Amino acid sequence: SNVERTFIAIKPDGVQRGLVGPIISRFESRGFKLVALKLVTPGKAHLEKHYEDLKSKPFFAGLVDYMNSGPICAMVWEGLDAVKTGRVMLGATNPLASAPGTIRGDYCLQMGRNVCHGSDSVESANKEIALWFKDEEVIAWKSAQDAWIYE
Ligand code: YYY
Ligand code: MG
Repeated sequence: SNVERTFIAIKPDGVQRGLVGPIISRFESRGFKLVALKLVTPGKAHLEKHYEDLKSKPFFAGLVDYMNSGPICAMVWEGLDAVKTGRVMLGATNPLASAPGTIRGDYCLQMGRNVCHGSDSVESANKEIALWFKDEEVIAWKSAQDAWIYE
């Protein structure tokens, strides 16, 4: 296991439904460190780039319209195994298949309104962080809690 950074975004439905606080709270209380955060409406071209691997899929246009339908809370979280653990905390892509206790398993029902994004590999995390944040928007800081979270 390594200390990693992952890109987590609360999608427009999550923002509209008042889930910014609860979702941030899960990452904070798990022990991850917030290193970047902003509310953004980045526009269609940016969202198409974010999901470029899916551009041939039949749901691509609807996915981009949904992501473009309101503000997104974009974040970078840092900590041990942050990428894989972030995905576990999100749950399965289809909320009906997500275990209770996961974000999608607790807060939503449909794939096209699944409230939250998380990077699926360290490589895509690095790409996504670079797409959504300038270098100076990602803050390296020493958390006073580190000694109580890491042995
Ligand atoms: O990484 P994750 O969000 O869990 O799934 P992806 O396969 O990357 O798809 C991105 C996004 O697209 C997913 O969160 C919902 C939507 N989607 C969909 O609407 N219908 C599908 N069959 C697959 C994905
Ligand atoms: Mg994905």
